[in-house]
Formats: sequence, C-alpha cells, structure tokens
Amino acid sequence: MVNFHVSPAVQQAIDAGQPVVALESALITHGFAYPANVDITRRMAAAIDGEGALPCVIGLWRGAITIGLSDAQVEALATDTTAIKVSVRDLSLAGVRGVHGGTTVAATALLAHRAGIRVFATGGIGGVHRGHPEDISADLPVLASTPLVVVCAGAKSILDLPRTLEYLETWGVPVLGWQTDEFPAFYSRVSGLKVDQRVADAAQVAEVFHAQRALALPQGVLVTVPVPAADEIPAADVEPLIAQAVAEADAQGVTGKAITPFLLARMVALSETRTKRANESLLINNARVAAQIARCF
Ligand code: PSU
Ligand code: MN
Repeated sequence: MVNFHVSPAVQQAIDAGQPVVALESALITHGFAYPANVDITRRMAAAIDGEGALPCVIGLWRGAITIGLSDAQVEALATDTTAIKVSVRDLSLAGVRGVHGGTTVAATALLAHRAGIRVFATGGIGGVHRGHPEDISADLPVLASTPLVVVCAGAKSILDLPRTLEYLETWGVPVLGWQTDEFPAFYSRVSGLKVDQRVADAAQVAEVFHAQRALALPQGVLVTVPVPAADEIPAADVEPLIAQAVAEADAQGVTGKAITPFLLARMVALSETRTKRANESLLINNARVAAQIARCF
C-alpha cells in the first residue's frame, strides 16, 4: 500500500491550472546543514511565490510520499539526522521503512509528474561520476523518461560533465541554455561545453516542452541557468577543491548513494562560505526562472 498524499493547496492549484513549481528535499536532508537547509527552502519558496506561482516541496513524511510538505514538515526533515536519501529505487522501500526521506532530483521529478506538476527547480542534477563511468545518477534516466521541465544550474564538476551530456544526448533529453550557449558548471557560468539550444525567455522553454508533447516524446526538458555573475566562482578556484574531494572519496572507498552527499559535504568543508553563497544564489535564481516558466503554461 503506497501512501501518496497531495496537500489540498497544491491539488487545488493543479486542478485550476495554476502555476506550481516542485522543489526537491534531498537538498534539505543531504545537501545543506541545519538551519541553512530550512532557510534556503523558504527563500526559494518566496521567490516562486513572488513570481505568482505556488511552491511545492516534495518528500517522504513517515514513509508517505508527500506532494506539498508544510513548513513545519520541512523543519522536521531538516533536523532529522536519520532521514534517508530517497531516489527512485528507494521509493518502493520507503513505505516499509516508515521513515522521513529527502527526495533526489530523480524521485522528485517522477513524483511531481505523477501529481500533474510540469516544472521543477533544483540546484545541480546528478550525472555520470568522474573516474567512475559505471556510476550514473538515476536523475539521468528519469529525465529521459519523465515529461517535465527541470530547471538547474547545470551540474557540478564533481561529475564527468562531457559523459553526462553524452548520456542526455543518447537518451534524447534536450538541454537548453537560459540566455547562454554554454552548459553551466554550477559554481561557474562556463564549462567549455555547449547546450543544444539557447533560449531567450520562458515562452521559448514552453514552446519546446509543448513541441515534445505534440510529438508524444517521453523525455523531459533540462533548462540550465548560469549562476548569477556576482556570485560566480571561477572554475580555476573550485577545480582543486573538487579534485581533492574526489580523491578523498576514492581513497576512502565511498560508493553508491553515499558518494554524492560525501562530495557535497567535502566541498562545503574545503571551500567555506564562498561555495555556499554561490549555491544559495543559483538556487533562488533557478526558483524564479522556474516560476516564470510555470506561468507560461
Ligand atoms: N548535486 C548537487 N547538489 C545536490 C545533489 C546533486 O550539486 O544536492 C543531490 C540531488 O538531490 C541529486 C542527488 O538528485 O544529489 C543525486 O544523487 P546520486 O548521484 O546518488 O543520484
Ligand atoms: Mn550513484
């Protein structure tokens, strides 16, 4: 028995065709520490609200899939150190475990689509891991099989970015650049890699999404938005930290679902406040862009 709960406010907005933007909760349980995790979620929600859309945090509450976690539930997840990281594989196990869980991009996108939400804002997507091409985040196959718009700042170069883009190409996911030709690398606005199509505004994203639906394609659309220039960290500054974090993960034999949270935590520890500022800035910016796109539907 799967418990799938949609909050009344979210259900009403979906039924009325009002703009809704999904937010993930792995960011809350495994991305940021308390209280920064609650703070950033509130600020993303406020940015979405400010654009006239309804924010909808998705996660697991005592094993129940919850579309539209309340502020109190977000706070509880944010302080629960036993909350699990929930990707697609974990969804069917969660009810049995009955625990709180933070959903990854993969699980959030899947659940948002099931609930009838078409736009989802996050920071960085998972991908193919550096030095471990066999380790591919479930975020990628979900993007290839779930028709919704995912707004992100590209992917951190803790990942193998060329292989990540190759995967998306093979599986037919269009990668759009928000007012840019470059695939952004999370902290940095540039990566040396190109997107498939530059878009000028939300209307062009909606046009691509509608064309995909008209063609009955199974994929979603990945919209990549560069971090705001004022908060960008040049690749040359982050690269040594990433190299060190990846080397530490290899040396300690960190694998499976633990590796991404390990690398994220090491990046924060190694870089102090600069990466946190960039991370927060791009998340709020992505939330705003996602709300503009949702309003176009
Ligand atoms: N990358 C980031 N920040 C994150 C994540 C990835 O820069 O918070 C999180 C997201 O929830 C993403 C997940 O969906 O990690 C990917 O984990 P894995 O590589 O185990 O699929
Ligand atoms: Mn993995």
